Amino acid sequence: MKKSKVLALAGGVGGAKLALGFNLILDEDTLVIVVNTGDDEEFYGLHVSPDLDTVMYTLGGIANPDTGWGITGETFRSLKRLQQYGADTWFNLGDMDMATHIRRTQLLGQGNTLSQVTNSLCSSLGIAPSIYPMTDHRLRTIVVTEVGNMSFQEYFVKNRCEPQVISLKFDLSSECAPSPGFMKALKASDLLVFCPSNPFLSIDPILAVPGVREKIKGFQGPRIAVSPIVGGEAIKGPAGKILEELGHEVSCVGVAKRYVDICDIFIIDRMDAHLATLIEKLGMRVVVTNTIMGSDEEKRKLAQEILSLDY
Ligand code: FO1
Repeated sequence: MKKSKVLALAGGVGGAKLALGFNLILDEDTLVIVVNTGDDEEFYGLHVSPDLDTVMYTLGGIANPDTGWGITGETFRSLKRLQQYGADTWFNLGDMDMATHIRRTQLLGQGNTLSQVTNSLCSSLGIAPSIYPMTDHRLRTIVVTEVGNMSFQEYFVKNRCEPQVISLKFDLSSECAPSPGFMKALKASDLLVFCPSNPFLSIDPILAVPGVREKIKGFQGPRIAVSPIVGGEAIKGPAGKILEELGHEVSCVGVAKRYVDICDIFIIDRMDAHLATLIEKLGMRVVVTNTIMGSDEEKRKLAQEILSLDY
C-alpha cells in the first residue's frame, strides 16, 4: 500500500463508512475528512450538523447502525417532554445526541468556529483523524419542490422526501469560504476521494463553497469518486429519486456525469461492470470492485483498494 495523504469528501452514511475504512488503515496525520454542512439546521435553538455527527459517531464507534443517524442505544425522553411543552418535534433528537448539539451551540455561542467546535467534540470522543466542516460559514441546501422551497431536513424528514424536486439551490452567506482545515488539506493532500455520498445533496454543497470546484480542478494528485448508486438504486437515501426527478439517469453513469472535469478515476460496483465503457467515454478511468460496505472489513478493504490503485 502506498503512503498517501488522503482528503476524503463525505456526506452522511455512505461517506462515513468509507471514512471509517480509511481510518482503520491510515495514520491519523494522513487522513482529513471534510464533511457537508448543507444539511445543518437549528432545532429547539440548537445547531444540528447531521453529516458531521454521522461521520463523528461512526469514527467514534457510537453510531446507530439501524437508523443511520444518531447514537446507538439512544432514548428520546427529552423530545417527548418537548412535545408535551408544545414544541414541533418532527426532527427526532435523542437524549445523548442532544448533548452534542447543546455543547456545539454553547461553544459556537462563545465565538468558536464550527471547525474548532468539531475538533473539540472529536477529541472528547477520542477520534484521532481531522474532521472538518466544508465551511465555517452558512451554506444551506434549499430543496425547490412542486409544493415550495424547503430546507433539506424539511424535505427529508418532515416531508419524507415525498414532494417532487424541481431543483436544488444553496443559500450562502457573503463570507462563505472553505474552512481553514479544508483549504490546507486541498494543498497538502496527494489523493482526493469523493466518498459514496449523494452527488446532489452531499457533494454539490461542498463544491458550492466558493473556490472549491476550481481548487479541485487544479488538485495536484489523483481524484477518485465512488458511486453511491449500485444496480440502478441508491445504497441508502433519496439519491435515486432525486436523480430521476432532476432528469438524470439513475445509474452510476448518471452519477459519473456529475464528476466530469473533477474526477480521474470512477469506482463502480461489480454489479455495474457492463456500464464501465460508458463512463470511460466521459473521460474517466473506471475501476470495478465491491463497493457495498456492510462490515468494517468491507470498509477497510475498499479503502485499501483505493490506496493500492496504480495512479
Ligand atoms: N433522519 C430521519 O429520517 N428522521 C429523523 O427524525 C432524523 C433525526 C436526526 C437527528 C439528528 C441527526 O444528526 C440526524 C437525523 N436524521 C434523521 C438524519 C438526517 O436527516 C440525515 O442523516 C442527513 O441530513 C442526510 O445525510
